[in-house]
Amino acid sequence: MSAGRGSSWAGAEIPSAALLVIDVQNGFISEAGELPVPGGAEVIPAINELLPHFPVRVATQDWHPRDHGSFASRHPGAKPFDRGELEGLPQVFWPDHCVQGTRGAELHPALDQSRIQAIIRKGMDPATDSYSGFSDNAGKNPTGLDGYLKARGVRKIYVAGLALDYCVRWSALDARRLIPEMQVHVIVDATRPVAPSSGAEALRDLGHAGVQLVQSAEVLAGISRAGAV
Ligand code: VGL
Ligand code: ZN
Repeated sequence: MSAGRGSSWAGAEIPSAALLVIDVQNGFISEAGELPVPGGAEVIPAINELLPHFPVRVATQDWHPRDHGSFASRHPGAKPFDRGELEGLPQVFWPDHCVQGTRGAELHPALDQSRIQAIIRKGMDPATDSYSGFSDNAGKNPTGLDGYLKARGVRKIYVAGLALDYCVRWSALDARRLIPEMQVHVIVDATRPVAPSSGAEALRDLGHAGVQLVQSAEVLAGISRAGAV
């Protein structure tokens, strides 16, 4: 193998850390949002402060077709937040949100997008919801995020963004499941739940799965001590 090609891959041997910024989109933020997450805007300053310290910085974007099957509007008689089934899987029926190409689907303007290296879109298949940044809920549409992280030598993932009880939760759990050697953290003060009870359940579930629950101040203090994440 030529030296050039060998050395271009050697970079991936240097262990690095990724910040995974989940669904910081207009549709989940503010009173005017489509599926507003209480306090959702409050995660943005913490995420912006953390971003420059991470070598690998990926955002996800919920990106639904107009007729997505998770929308209550597609199920006669269903109201937003009712529970039902979608193609045999339990499903919360959501208000229409994050429709492809609309303002609701855009990343929030206060997020420092200049720092984001890759954006993973998910939720395009109308027949299944997609909470995790790695795959839809039915496991039919992998996004390739695990390969992206492996190729870049990522050994530690820090997950932040919205919402703790859905997309943050399933992204962190999938990271643990798909890449067993990965250390996975959720930055608790840089995320917010749709509802307090499912938020508390998510934290328990994450703890049981071996995901480390940390605060952004701890992460920043660790960086200033060690000079890196
Ligand atoms: C989300 C519900 C529906 C999330 C996305 O980003 O947590 N929640 N779609
Ligand atoms: Zn969605």
